[in-house]
Amino acid sequence: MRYDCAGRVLDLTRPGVMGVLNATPDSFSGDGLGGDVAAAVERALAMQDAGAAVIDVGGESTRPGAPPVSVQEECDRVLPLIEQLVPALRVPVSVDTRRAEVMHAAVRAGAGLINDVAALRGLGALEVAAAAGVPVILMHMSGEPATMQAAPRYENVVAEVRAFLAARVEAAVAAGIPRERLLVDPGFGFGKTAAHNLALLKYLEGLAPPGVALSVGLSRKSLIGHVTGAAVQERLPGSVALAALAVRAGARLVRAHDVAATVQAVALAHEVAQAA
Ligand code: HH2
Repeated sequence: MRYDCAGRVLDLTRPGVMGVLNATPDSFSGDGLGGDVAAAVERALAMQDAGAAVIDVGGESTRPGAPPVSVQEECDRVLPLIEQLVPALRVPVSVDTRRAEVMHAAVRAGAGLINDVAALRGLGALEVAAAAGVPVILMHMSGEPATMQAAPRYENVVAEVRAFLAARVEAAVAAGIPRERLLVDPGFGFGKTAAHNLALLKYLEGLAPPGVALSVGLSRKSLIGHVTGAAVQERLPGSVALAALAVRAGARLVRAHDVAATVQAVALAHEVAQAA
């Protein structure tokens, strides 16, 4: 699977790592860089050197309980950064947003992939993403970040997430986005209890519709804290273990804060999956 990201190739014939770059003051993992563009570019270059296949820039924290930010504020956070990153990097830059206006402006600024935690359900998002002509990650989220962890409920989380992802792929295709340009993501931690997250991981294989690549974000997430008691800054071992399990189950893109360690885990898990 190879994706044309505004002229840069995202080659997922082997699973790749998406490096997280949060231009936020309040990200859950404490890695947000606020408005320090120079520090953010430096971190992105280090992630590229460590083997990241794509750098994901976000300007809105979607951690549980996070208040929404205005479109203007989100643009002010991500656009100057994308403008600096695109010429500085070889790999594509992705924009992590659920707002059509931000998608549009980010792609104009050079972003080559849209990563939407709301799976293009926002006003105008399907149309903007179709016109942008770049690949899109459609993620499952139940509810809104401000309230999603209040009382997540499913009859059958695996079946419901699978059906949601299939329906969003069909909606995107109907809006004119070719299927080959889509990835799906179960959205670990987005309106899910630890038990829901564990079930999704156990049955990860088969969650994506046929022919659509699976992307996952497990890095430093609360599931690791729930099982091990580790504080958010101490979740590297758990993050790496979950990345390997996800790739063994077929994930093609792994979103991670700690790129070098994740690249190793992903490469090894892939070789095991491929072994004769
Ligand atoms: N998780 C986060 C943000 N974006 N995108 C995808 N496709 N999958 C994920 O699991 C995912 C995501 C949350 O992590 P982070 O960006 O580190 O935190 P915050 O939202 O607080 O900035």
